[in-house]
Amino acid sequence: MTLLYTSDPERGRIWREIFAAEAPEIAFVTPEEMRDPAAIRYLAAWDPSRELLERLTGLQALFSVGAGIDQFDMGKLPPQVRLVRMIEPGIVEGMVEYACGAVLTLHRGFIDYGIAQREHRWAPVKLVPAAARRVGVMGLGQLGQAVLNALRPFGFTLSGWSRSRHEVEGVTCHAGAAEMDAFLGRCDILICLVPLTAETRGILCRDTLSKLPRGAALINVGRGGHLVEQDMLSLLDEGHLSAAILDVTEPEPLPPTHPFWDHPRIMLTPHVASMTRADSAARALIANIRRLEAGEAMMGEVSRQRGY
Ligand code: NDP
Ligand code: OXD
Repeated sequence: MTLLYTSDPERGRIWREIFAAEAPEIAFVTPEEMRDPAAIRYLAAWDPSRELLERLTGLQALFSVGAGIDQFDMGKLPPQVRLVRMIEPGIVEGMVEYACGAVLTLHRGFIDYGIAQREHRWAPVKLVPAAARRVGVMGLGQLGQAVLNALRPFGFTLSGWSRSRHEVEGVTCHAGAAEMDAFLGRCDILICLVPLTAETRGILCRDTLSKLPRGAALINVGRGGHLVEQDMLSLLDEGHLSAAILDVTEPEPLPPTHPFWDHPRIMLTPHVASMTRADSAARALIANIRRLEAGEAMMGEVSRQRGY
């Protein structure tokens, strides 16, 4: 059984060693080594070309090397090819660190301190107890729930929102469109961690962001396509929003003249909230291929109908 790997070469070197040592039954090849495209059963990739996919006539599963799968054009994937996102501890740990760092940055006023420092002003920001700060996470999947669990010990008042109903300890959970406004109304800090789908594209827009309490702040670690940029900029300028920490944009990287670069109330990072960790991801992939071979359910299989 052969796996074709088409992503980052450095990670590929580590994966090759782990596959050779721990899963010798799976032949690991790169495009340069591929002799017979029809013999490729599994593909691990970020954004494979349409031409490549057309040549892989025996493909059974496409494994994303990341947590997101919005980069794939599902309409162009043959229906029998199963699509699987990456679930591995490195991605979760990175996201938890980033989200907690971003929440604390906003909670403790570091955006204001940055502005004050540039203006040579000594300007303490009033301390708000964590319990009085309401933090909400949009998306209660593997990442959203891990972030909420990590925020709980700080004592923030936590809430979450998802499509289906969830129960998360210490978190007021909301579900579906009918409960979205109630959720938004209780987020002084909103973290976006839903996948980008037809339903969630543009979900961070004037209509939703203006339902946050006045002075609220946004953390977008989902995808740039979730955000309607001009709506957020207007709400920042009107003072309805106090700040935004954005790890994702559309496009990436942003053009040098984009207004986000110089906005004093926007902190930008270059899509680094979390990164697939080579060793744990290789083992997660091996485990999934073995599940598939054994006819068991895989971790992170995407529902084409739901779009995530
Ligand atoms: P999951 O699939 O585990 O969770 C997705 C969550 O979003 C679920 O709770 C789901 O609801 C909810 N959701 C999906 N669609 C809707 C909708 N229309 N309305 C309400 N809720 C919805 O995803 P992950 O937690 O693994 O990852 C989330 C996203 O994080 C990724 O898709 C990716 O875009 C982003 N990401 C960003 C990274 C970065 O470095 N910036 C790194 C890794 C991921 P339900 O539970 O009901 O199904
Ligand atoms: C991912 C990402 O989806 O890094 O893994 O955004």
